[in-house]
Amino acid sequence: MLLSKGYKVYGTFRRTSTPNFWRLMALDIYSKLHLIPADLLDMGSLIEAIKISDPHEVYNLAAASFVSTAFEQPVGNAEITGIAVTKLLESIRFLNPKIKFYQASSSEMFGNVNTKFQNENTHFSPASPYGVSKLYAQWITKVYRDAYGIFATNGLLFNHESPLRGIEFVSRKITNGVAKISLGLEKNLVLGNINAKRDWGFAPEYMEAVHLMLQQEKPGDFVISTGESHSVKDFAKLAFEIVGLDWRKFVKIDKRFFRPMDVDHLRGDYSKAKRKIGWQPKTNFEGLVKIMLNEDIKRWKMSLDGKFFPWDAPLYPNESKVITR
Ligand code: GDR
Repeated sequence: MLLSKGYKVYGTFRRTSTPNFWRLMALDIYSKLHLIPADLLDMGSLIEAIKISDPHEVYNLAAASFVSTAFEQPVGNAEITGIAVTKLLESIRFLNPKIKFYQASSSEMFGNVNTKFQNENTHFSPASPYGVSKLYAQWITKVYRDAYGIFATNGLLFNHESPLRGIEFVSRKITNGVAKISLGLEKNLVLGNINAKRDWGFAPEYMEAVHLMLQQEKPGDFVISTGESHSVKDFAKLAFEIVGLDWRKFVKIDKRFFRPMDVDHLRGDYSKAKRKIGWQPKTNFEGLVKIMLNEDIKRWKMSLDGKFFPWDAPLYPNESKVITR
């Protein structure tokens, strides 16, 4: 999206033994980005990334974002999802406090508040180590806004999905599973708490909102959501219905996919975003499930035809394009 708006985009990446650039390949932007190795745990690398790129806007979308894993690695999650945001803000304060900063906040911070809708005034009651880490990040962002006058904005995004969603998250787990079952490649879909309700929207639209937030005169906190709430069961039922199957014949429940504590019900009220930045969602729940399911069916059919996705193979960074000191 930023490239299409004419931005020069620098992206940081963490060096891992198996590189993970498949989304950049799928979007066909791998060669259009400027890649800088960095690590949220290493402040020097963040300072360096900001020095090299000299940005006017920084979007912090990085986190250990899978809620289940945060229960297994709560301290690591706090350091990556929480404390690291202070490192980024400190780097901005030292190097160029005029940089506009976006922090990816999360509906997971609301936890189990038991309000019909959640908005910017709802109190927080996180129900996972991840939610607690995100809450720390949100508050430290606000402190840098109020204490130092940095343009630091929080986007409280509810679940946002697309065919690029990781396979471990429930939306893509369902659409990928249903695609495989419909093509005879799998027998069952094994899920956890199917009574949990979420407000699921279409990620590309949410990124438009994120960009708009940084184009405002003043920073702030904005809820981005659809205002619709559906259960995991509804999601699975609809996906199976689309391919003409009865979900009850294929969905199995396994305790392994339950969390020690879960968020029961999320439904966002995006009226502030609508009023202040002129944003509203376009894709509804049914539309989202169809987009994701159709893409997964297309991919599996291509694979059956012996045509591999261009982003199938692990892709190593093109070292001549990686910017280092
Ligand atoms: P969530 O997304 O935790 O809301 O966080 P996820 O898709 O993982 O879970 C949604 C709900 O589905 C229930 N569930 C299952 N979840 C997974 N992953 N796998 C299953 O088999 C399964 N069965 C039931 C979960 O218990 C949960 O209630 C996402 C992430 O992207 C966060 O990083 C982000 O901050 C928030 O959305 C907004």
